[in-house]
Amino acid sequence: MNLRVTNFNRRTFFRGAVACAVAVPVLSACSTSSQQTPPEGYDGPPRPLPIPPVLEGEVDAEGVRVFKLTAQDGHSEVLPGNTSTRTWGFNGAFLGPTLRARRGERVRAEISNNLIEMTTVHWHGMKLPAFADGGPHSPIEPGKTWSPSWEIIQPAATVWYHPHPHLATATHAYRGLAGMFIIDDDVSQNLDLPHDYGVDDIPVVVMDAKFTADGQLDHGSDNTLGLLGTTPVVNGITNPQFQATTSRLRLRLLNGASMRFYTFALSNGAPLQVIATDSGLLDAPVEAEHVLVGPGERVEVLVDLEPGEDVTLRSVPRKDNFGIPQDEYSADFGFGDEFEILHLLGPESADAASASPIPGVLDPAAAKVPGTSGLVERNFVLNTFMINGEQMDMARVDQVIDRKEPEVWTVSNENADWPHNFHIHNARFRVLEYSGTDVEVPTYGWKDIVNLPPKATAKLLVEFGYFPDPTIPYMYHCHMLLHEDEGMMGQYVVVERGEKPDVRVQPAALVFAESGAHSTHTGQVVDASRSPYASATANATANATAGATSSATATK
Ligand SMILES: [Cu+2]
Repeated sequence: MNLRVTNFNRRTFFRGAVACAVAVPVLSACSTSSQQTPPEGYDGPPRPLPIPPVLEGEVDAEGVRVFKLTAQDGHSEVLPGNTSTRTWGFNGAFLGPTLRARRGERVRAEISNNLIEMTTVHWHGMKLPAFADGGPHSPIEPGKTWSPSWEIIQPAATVWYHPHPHLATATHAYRGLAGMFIIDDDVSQNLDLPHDYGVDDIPVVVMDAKFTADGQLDHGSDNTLGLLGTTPVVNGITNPQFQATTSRLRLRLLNGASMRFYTFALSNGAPLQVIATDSGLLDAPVEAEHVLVGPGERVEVLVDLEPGEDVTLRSVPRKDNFGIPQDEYSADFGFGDEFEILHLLGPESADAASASPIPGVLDPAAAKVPGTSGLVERNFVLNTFMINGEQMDMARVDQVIDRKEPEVWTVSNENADWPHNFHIHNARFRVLEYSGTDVEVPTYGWKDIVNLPPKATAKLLVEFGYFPDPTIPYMYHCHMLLHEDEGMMGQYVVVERGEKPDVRVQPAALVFAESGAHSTHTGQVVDASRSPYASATANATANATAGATSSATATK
């Protein structure tokens, strides 16, 4: 397959027509992608999808599985033919290995920071003690190693790890500090589902990038509400292709983008068979023509391929524009854009075994949702860069949870023309009720992120990990990363019944506040002389963006 950028407009028109046939209920005419900037790196033949290596770690004498990770910088061939793109990764130049452990195991991560600035590593989707959560209160200074240890107490799931430094999460994640963490258990392994990592069980980490003229990651943005890229970067490259050797693939889709929501669909019109959401397997598969995956979310789907078939996983434009008014006053959040995400080639051999029926029951335990009678209820109103009227303060505890029982959290997006979503650390939840919008948003399964179109309200039944510790808070926040960095985040502490929180902020955790990152969001480094981003281009971009971003807060 040889895609030419010069063909993009024609091809876009065709694909837009297909998307209209399968997309969500019509709120307006089928959106056009005429203003969409063509993605870069798609004007040659597809390249083989890189598969992040599995890091199984080593089990020590105490039976603890130990993962060694080093955050580092380097250069990557993100765009074909350009090996000089500066990126960050774990144990490599870009992204990180896939970690893997079983429910019931104790694990320890030993994370060394070889970057020139502080970062943190958060285990997104994991229930674990606050000291191990890796939020903004757990800085790893340059040259230092952080070694959290915890027990895996949750069902099989695709979770992930990424930085969470106060005020700089968007920049660190954008540069490539992200990896998958696959949790296995007996239920998942005994099911007749694809299990062979990299063969029929495929990690798909989708990021959203834009590039400078010389092929560097462009940290600037025309959109003052966050970094909206032009180009999908999948497992670290553009325009990837996966040659299947089996007739069924399991795709572990992870949206690692700063702010872009993807609506995934197959080019052949076949439905996606959804088997898992953020927090693990569904009780039964859900057939879906398209699947919304917001920033930070994971969804696992099955795709069946005929021998010789050529199918593309795409992100389709949404006719509903996710409920955002399509007028001159409303920002473009990219919901009208469309992308080719991953070419899937069916097995070459006509005698590849045909796939067996998809199991009708996946994880029966996933269907058990506790009742809400007598539970603590809390409300969260998201508006602009605030939650309940306040911006993130590292020293302020917003919620105190002093019991093991689940809670009912009602989360509302009060903005009329901004999307948000809502992620809770150390928790999983079910969406009990969803209201306030006509936009079709998937709410099935156990999740740790709920997507919120304008004016949407979600009532959540939340189960937390119960590891009382008055000294370190967990976060809840919008996972559109600029929103998070701008302050759309709050803190909760889990304590014994009646106990009071006692949070003290480490000075090292505030390094970006002191360096002024909050006002610029450009990820300027603390020590530019040692940085791969210290080039004139990067600094020029940083300075240019500073002006654009500082005006953003005044627009609402
Ligand atoms: Cu938001």
